[in-house]
Amino acid sequence: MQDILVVLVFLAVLFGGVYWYAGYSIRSGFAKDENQNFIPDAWEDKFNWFFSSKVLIMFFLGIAIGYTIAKVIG
Ligand SMILES: [Ca+2]
Repeated sequence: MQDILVVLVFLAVLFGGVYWYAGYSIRSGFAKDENQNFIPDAWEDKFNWFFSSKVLIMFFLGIAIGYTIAKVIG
């Protein structure tokens, strides 16, 4: 169970980092975002689903982490 928790936390940090980096690269101006949806245009073709489901992904990761922590403690 601890292994799963480590993987889930790693994924949450990784995804969070990617979302943060996307916003950061746009704000700092080294990624183009001409349609102003806060997704770097270079990523948009391949990773649009990853950004459009951001809330769902983080929501389910949060639930999975909470569930796994409860299992580890209990
Ligand atoms: Ca864009």
